[in-house]
Amino acid sequence: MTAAYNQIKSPVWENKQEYPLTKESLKMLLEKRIPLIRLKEFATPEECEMLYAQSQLLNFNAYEDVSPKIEKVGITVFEYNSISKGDYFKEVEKASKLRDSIFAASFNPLKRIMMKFQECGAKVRIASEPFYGSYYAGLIRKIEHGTQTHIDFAPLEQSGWEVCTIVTQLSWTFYLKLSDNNHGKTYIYDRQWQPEDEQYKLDSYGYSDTVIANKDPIAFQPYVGDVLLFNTTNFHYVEPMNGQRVAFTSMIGLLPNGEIIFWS
Ligand SMILES: O=C(O)CCC(=O)C(=O)O
Ligand SMILES: [Fe+2]
Repeated sequence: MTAAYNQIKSPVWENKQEYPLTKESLKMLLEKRIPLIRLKEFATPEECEMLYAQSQLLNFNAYEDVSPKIEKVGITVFEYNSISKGDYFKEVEKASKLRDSIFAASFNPLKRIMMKFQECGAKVRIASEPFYGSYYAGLIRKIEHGTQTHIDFAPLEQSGWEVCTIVTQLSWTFYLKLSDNNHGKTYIYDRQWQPEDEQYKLDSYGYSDTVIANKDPIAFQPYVGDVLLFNTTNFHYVEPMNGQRVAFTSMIGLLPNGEIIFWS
């Protein structure tokens, strides 16, 4: 199954359009047959405002070695890959307590998205590591200066963690606060990562635009309350916002046994 997923080369999208979340569209997204899913009005404006207000009471930390600057509340395996697994799992309890106190004062979007997946027939859980326990899932993240062109695929970034055994990866991003303009779009290409692309890697995560030369991406315009789901093994980038762009997000992976795991 892993081999089959990794052999998929572009272009494979059947349509260059947005889809709603259904059992069928989720399957198609995992198979990279569609560009993205939009969950319209995943949360009410009041829920978004409450969660955003909670985030304003917290300290955002910038990722090290990531330029342009991306800030977040919560921990990621990406950051601890070069430190140690033990250190990541030491921080999980503290980070989860903070997240749960934010949920208690607003609402729980992680539970809601997992329920929506279950309604599509998916078997979902938080990722878990033998001898260590649950992963952390659920960042509050500010991407206001854009990103480089990149992919997110744990098996490439990690080794020896449960999340490295996934066969394909999605992310979900729930937009809490956006400045009132049409910037900050997410661009996704019908172009899969392949091993030869490593020669175009620029730094800790970005790739040269050579990888997407002559490709025409789909542009996703975020709106407060909506969720974007896409396959992060497709090259993608976020354009600068010129203002606020605050979201709640985590990674999602498909295991060889068909289970779907969430982590950050
Ligand atoms: O903020 C977004 O719209 C997407 C960010 C991103 O690169 C991802 O979710 O993998
Ligand atoms: Fe990404």
